[in-house]
Amino acid sequence: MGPTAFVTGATSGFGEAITRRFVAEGWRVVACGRRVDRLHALRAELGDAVFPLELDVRDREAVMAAAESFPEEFGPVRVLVANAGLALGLGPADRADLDDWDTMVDTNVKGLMYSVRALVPQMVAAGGGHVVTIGSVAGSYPYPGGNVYGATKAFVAQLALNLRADLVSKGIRVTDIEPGLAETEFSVVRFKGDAEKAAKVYEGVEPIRPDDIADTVWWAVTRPAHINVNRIEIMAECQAFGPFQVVRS
Ligand code: NDP
Ligand code: 8X3
Repeated sequence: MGPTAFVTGATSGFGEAITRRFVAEGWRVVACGRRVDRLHALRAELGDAVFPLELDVRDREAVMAAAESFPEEFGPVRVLVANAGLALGLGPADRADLDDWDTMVDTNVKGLMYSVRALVPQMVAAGGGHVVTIGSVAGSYPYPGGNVYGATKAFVAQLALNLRADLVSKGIRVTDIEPGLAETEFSVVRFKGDAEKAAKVYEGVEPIRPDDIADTVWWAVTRPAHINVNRIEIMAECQAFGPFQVVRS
């Protein structure tokens, strides 16, 4: 079997599609997430190339231990896809739930930090690797209700650039993939299980699909070794930019 990818948030959406794509291409995948039943289902379906690893990326000690918590034949990890993340709520900043903000920072910012710090040393020791972060258009463009979610994704983009600055000449490539409107479980999570409200987000549009992002990740990691794709911003064709808000008296 081929090299190993370590994918956080492999239980649904982009992470699941990325796991399927890498396995289809002959790679092994350490597939991480909290819903371990889904990880075992992936293993049952895709076989020994998948190692299911129960992991909450907010748990610093668990993430540091996870870098060594897979069978020897899976190591060292060649590609980290730091994908686990979430948005909670879409309300204005003056009414947002502070616990939601904490959870987004703990997951999207601190969980990413822990994942990078845990996995990059083995890439450096092996003389090569690739960190793929999943940012968002929300990290570049503000929108009402995006508040802390967008800010966490700006962190993702800047950390990816700063990782390049640190790791250049060590054979470690870094790519931030920044999707727009994409249909996954993202909106069900954002609206706390309200499936009807979530479905409305994708009504009458053709959003990005998880396979589109898996394809983009695969493209980025299979570029020739002498180039690095710094960032990729990708929107659904139906999505574009709006005007600035101007409030008139
Ligand atoms: P999903 O809700 O379908 O998937 C999110 C994944 O993240 C799940 O596998 C979930 O696993 C995992 N996750 C969440 N919290 C944790 C945690 N504390 N520890 C470990 N894993 C966790 O949404 P997407 O596939 O859309 O989201 C993937 C990434 O893409 C996120 O970072 C999101 O911000 C980003 N993104 C999404 C866009 C969209 O419109 N869908 C657009 C741009 C970026 P589990 O719950 O089992 O732990
Ligand atoms: C998810 C895309 O536009 O809903 O990151 O924030 S958006």
